[in-house]
Amino acid sequence: MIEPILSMRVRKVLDRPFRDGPAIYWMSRDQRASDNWALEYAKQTADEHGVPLCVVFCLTPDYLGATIRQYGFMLRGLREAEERLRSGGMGFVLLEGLPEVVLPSFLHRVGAGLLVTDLDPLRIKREWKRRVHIESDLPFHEVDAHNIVPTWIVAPRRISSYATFRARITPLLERFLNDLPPPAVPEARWEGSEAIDWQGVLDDLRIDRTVKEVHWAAPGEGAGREALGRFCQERLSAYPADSMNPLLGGQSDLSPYLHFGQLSAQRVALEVRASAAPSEAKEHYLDQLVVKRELSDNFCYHTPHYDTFRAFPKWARDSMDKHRSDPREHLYTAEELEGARTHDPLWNAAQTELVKIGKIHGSLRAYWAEKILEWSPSPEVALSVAIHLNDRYGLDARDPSGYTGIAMVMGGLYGRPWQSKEVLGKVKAMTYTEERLSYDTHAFQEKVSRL
Ligand code: FO1
Repeated sequence: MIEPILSMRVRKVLDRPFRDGPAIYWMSRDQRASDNWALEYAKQTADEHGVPLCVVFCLTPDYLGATIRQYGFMLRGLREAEERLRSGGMGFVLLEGLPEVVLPSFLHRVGAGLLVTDLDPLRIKREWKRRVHIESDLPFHEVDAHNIVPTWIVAPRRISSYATFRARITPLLERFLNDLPPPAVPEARWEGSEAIDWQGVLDDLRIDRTVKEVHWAAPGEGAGREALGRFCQERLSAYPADSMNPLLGGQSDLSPYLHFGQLSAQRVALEVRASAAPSEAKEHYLDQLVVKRELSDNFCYHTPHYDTFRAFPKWARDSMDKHRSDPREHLYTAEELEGARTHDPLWNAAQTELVKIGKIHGSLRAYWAEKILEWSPSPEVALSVAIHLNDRYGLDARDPSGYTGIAMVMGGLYGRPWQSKEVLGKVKAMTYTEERLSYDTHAFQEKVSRL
């Protein structure tokens, strides 16, 4: 019997009786062999029916414009997941192609009894699931293995204020921020999946290879756990002060692991809670990890057009509409922005960081996005340029957190109207002076120029 707390993480996409055949976990967002509720649910269901469990990953060659920077990180992490899953007696199969094409024929070939997958609020993933569901009439269950509190439990609708979301999720943590399952070892062993030539897969991918891989984060769940340990021991105590100074390097640097699901947010929260850091630092970090991150899933899950102007609050849209024809003091093309060729050295440094190392320092992300709005011919153009640049270069991009973060800055999402001004209307302007940033911005620019 599945425990009630685990059942609450599950949504039945297609509620059919279990068939006699192996359980298949279609891994997508939560790319790890441990601390994974979707894997645990598939394992418990497999054991209940005395069948083996196989994990499948559908590798698509053109995932929202991703480049070798992101595919390299992802595939190296999956290689480790494969080893861990196999040593636990599970199969791991890599299917290349669109899920609705390659998955139903695989399910048919192995005579699957159940299909389990992980939750993802992005449109592309929901469309994949809808099509797989049409092509296969197996019982199909979706598990929220990414959020600490399942997104459908926190709220069955979109929550429009940060404070309301915090008030809803906080009491639920007592129930959901519980122990994670031990590594899954199903009772029946899976026989017969072939070893994967990962280097060959990576070499054969027809993707953009001009955006180089980065080395500040080693891929995989083992490296993710080590990065978490280092953060808790060495940097959490000084959070958030040091994390706002790029000359000190106090950020958690965990977002790529969270994005690719190589690290579970629940594991991060448990380790942070258990650490010896001052409670103020822990609370601050947990507010970002739990409230802000899980709010972004709520936003994308209930806002199918999360990456468009229409997703902005009405007051922001109305005020920006009134300022559409305001003259822009500076106007840059997407290419000029991409090449960091603006009049503003601080903005150029932020953009250069993104291009060179796949992330923008936390103290400058809002500034970077807001200036794109000021320097573009329309909010629609600004939004698409910001998303394009972030998705192309960011290691943790194509994520609900990224889309929501951009909408918060460019569209006033979860914010309030400010005094109306040219171009931005009532959206908050970012005027970043040295005092405001409280670090030597010239030293930062120097640092970036050496990258
Ligand atoms: N998920 C998949 O299931 N298959 C893929 O081929 C795939 C490629 C990919 C490339 C870059 C990237 O940033 C993410 C990618 N993901 C892929 C999805 C990813 O794991 C996340 O689930 C979502 O992007 C965010 O929710």
